[in-house]
Amino acid sequence: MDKRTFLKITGAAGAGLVLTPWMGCAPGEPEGQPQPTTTFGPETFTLPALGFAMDALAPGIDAATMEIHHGKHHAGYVRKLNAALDGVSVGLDGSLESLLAWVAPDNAALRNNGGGHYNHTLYWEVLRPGGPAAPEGDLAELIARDLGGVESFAAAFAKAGATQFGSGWAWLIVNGEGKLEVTSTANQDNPLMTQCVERTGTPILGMDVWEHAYYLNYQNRRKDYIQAFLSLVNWEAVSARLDGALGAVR
Ligand code: MN3
Repeated sequence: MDKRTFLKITGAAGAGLVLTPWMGCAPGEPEGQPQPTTTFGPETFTLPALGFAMDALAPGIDAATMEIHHGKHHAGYVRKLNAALDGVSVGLDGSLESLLAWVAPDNAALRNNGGGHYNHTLYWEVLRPGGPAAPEGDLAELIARDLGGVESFAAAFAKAGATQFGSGWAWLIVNGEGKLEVTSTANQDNPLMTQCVERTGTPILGMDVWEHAYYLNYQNRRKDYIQAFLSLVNWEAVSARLDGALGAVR
């Protein structure tokens, strides 16, 4: 897409700007506040380094899959996102979250590559070897309150990933009422995209079920990959994301 087309699409979307409470723009804020404006450069977004070695999640997620997934797939989303946004100005704070809350369904460049960058950044953050094997503290309490406990959460999350047709993601989100929900989205969509998906909220755990996330090791056995993923979740990172999401809802 050339820049003119991109601006036309994003300009049209801007007319229906939806900023949700978890974006930090609470209802009832005084009107007429000047909107922040952001102009993107050629390298505004960057590929985050992994917090662990490529083979640290093996055998559940093998090193070759990690190297291709991070170094090729995620890097590709970052490169294409920067190419789509270079020189574009928007009346937003410039965060990836603000862009996704506002992206229009037909803006494929931002929807696919902005979603791809956000989703993979979250994916690396919520994976870790070792650490607590199950949710603890507030996270465990909310999983019990809203989802019937850790076992039924894990079953619902695994089912959301297994039944997502084709490529996509399974999510644990905090919805606008501060409750946990399990959901899934297609392609690189995510629950921040208020104009693109049905069930919206703040993702605190995301599982990639694209074939590139597991095919080298598991071929067509997506369910085996899902069980491996669940055994590798960094529950402390999920708890930290929960705290942030609840702070924005309150
Ligand atoms: Mn992926």
